[in-house]
This record gives sequence, structure tokens and C-alpha cells, in this order.
Amino acid sequence: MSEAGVRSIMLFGVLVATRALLVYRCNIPIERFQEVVDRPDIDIWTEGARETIDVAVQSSDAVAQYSCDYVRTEYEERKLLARSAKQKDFYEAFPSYDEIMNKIKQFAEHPTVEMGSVGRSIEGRDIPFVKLGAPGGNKTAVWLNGGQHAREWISSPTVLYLVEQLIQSDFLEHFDIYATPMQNPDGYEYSRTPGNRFWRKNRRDNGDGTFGVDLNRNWDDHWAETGSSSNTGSNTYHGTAPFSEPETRLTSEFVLQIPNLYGAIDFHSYGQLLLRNWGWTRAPSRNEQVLKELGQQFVDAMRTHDGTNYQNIRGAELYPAAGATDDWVTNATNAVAFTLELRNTSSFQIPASEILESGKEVWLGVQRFLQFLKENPDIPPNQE
Ligand code: 0X9
Ligand code: ZN
Repeated sequence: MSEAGVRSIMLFGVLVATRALLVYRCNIPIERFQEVVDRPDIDIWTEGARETIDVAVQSSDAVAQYSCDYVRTEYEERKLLARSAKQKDFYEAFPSYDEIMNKIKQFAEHPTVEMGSVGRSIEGRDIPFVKLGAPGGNKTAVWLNGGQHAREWISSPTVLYLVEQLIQSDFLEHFDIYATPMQNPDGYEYSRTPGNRFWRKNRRDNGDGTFGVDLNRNWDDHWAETGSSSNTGSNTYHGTAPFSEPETRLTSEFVLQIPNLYGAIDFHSYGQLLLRNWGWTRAPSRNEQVLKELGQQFVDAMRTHDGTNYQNIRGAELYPAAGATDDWVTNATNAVAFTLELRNTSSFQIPASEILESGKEVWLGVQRFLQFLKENPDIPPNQE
């Protein structure tokens, strides 16, 4: 059987056709990075180490001209969609969009929790928000964003776990928490259908036979510059204009009306990386020292759960990418902003048994983050 061919395997007695993806770990010289970004036949996953990037391709020809090591074959598996009958807990399996909405409705039964919609996605799904606010005014606000990239399934349940912990916590005496745990519902649901496990973008019909805009290249900050593509078929296609997509425009409008926003974290996977400003340029930001210090405390706290190691680096040290949430929220609101690339270091296909582990370790980091913001209320704006 050919490496990239169509294969049929038996799963639960059902014949399912799956397409194999080949995953390579590549050393791409910086001057050739944009060329890779623009190629629709190369899907950049992320880095396992800082010197290399992981890419997925359907044929080894796609990476023949680069320096790459074959890592593995990735199968798109239908069985991940089947939920165990004996499942007791929400965090024991990857939830559907509807299950996420039901979980948020449960949170909203609590008197200090409000839920709503920032608006509708391209396919008409509500993009939910949750607001946690204890009585008393003049609080500092923090925004948690999840599920922007469809295939990064660990993101939304991790954000929901954080919300659940925060509902019970004393931090609400000092902070109002705003969360948008499912920013790309159409892409997420699509990635749950057979054969589409590695879908990243939203579900925009680009009108030329291709679908999807990379939402994390569509924010109005250095839009369409480095690390994003004007090629509609690319997985980093930036869209036709800044905020051309409802999923980014509506979420940004929601964020801009948050009073006293001071902290923001955008949750992605994979790579175990805490990314600080800037993402669009390798130049250090003016708050480099304080963000590095806060970042170190954040990753050190996460490590205390079970030793899982996160790297504390600048976004552009992963690869420069403009038009992303983190740089936009920094410049538009002055929030202290990070992107957190969650578990693991090798695949989006993380076992559901790691959802709770991810939630627990990230909760330790987020508590440190909030404590730092509380103790340092005057971190200056990091605007360019
Ligand atoms: O490329 C991205 O959008 C993020 N990595 S992912 O593997 N989840 O796709 C990283 C974004 C980091 N921030 C900026 N470059 N601004
Ligand atoms: Zn992502």
C-alpha cells in the first residue's frame, strides 16, 4: 500500500475510509518560511522544538526540497467521536459544540455567572461567552479565549475547566472573568466529522473551491504581513480584509467593550509553549523583561502539577505570524497578553484522558498569572 494512499480499516465493525497524513519534522531556513506558509500542500502544525517545525503533507514530494525527518503517519480516526457509555465526567471525552453549550448553561445557573452570544458564526452557530463577576464594582478584567483553531481540541475543555475553577475562587473578589471558550464553532464541528480531524480554519466559502480563513491571521494588527498567506488554499490564509470573518470581528467587538481589561490568554495547541509579545516580529517588546518574568512564573507553576515542561518564549521565536489575537489585544486594549500552546509536543490527537491533566496544570499557571496581575497593577501599556 502506498504511504499516502487511501486506506480502509475496520473500526467497531464499520468500514471507514481514512486518508493517511505524513508528518515530518523540518528545519526550514527563515528566508524560506514564507514560501512554506503559502503552500496549500504543506500544513504547518507546530514546533516540537524551537529549531524545527512539524508539517503534515499527503505526499513526501511536498517536502522533498527541505531538510525534514519523517516522524510518523497520522490517521484520521472516527472512534474519537464515540463517547463511552460509562463516561461520568464532562472532561473525560472531547465534547461536541452542543455539549459545550450545555456545560456553559450549567455554569450560568450559578448566581455570579452570566452567559450569552457574541454573535453568530458563518454557519449560524452562536459563539458563546461566559462572564464571571462577583458583586462589587471597579474590578480588573481578564479575557480567556479558546477554540480558535478547530483541530486543537484540548483548548475549549481546558478553558471550560478554568472557568469552573474560577467560579469557586476568591479571585472573583478582584477580577471579572470573561471567557469565549468556543471561538470557531463551525470549524470545530467540521473537525469532528470523519476525514476532517485536522481542519484548522473557519468554514468560509472562499468562492474558488477552497474553504476557510485562518482566524488567527485575521485580526486587525499587522494584518497580511509575515507568516500569513494570501493563498486561499493555505492553512494560514488571512482572509480578504482584517476582521473579514464574523468569528474574529464579533469576538473583537466583545473584547473591546470589556471594562478595565488587564489580562488576556488565547489557548491553542500543541507544543507546550507560553508565547509573549510579539508574534509578528522577532524584536523584543518594551515590556520584554516583565513579561518574561511573569511567563517564567506561569510555566514554573504549571510544572508543579506533574512535571510537564512548558517553554517560556516570545511568539515570533516559534515563527513570526502577524494578524493574531495576542498582538491585537495588546495593542487594542493594553492587556497583558499571552498565547498558550497546550499539551502535547507531538500531535493535535491528544488522548481525552489528558483533558483533566491539562486543565489542572493550566489552572496552576493561571492562578499565578492572576496573582501576578493583582500584585502588579501598573504594568505599562506594551503598545508599539
Ligand atoms: O500559528 C498560530 O496561530 C499559533 N500556533 S498554532 O500551532 N496553535 O497555530 C501561534 C500564534 C502565536 N502568536 C503570534 N504569532 N502572534
Ligand atoms: Zn492554534
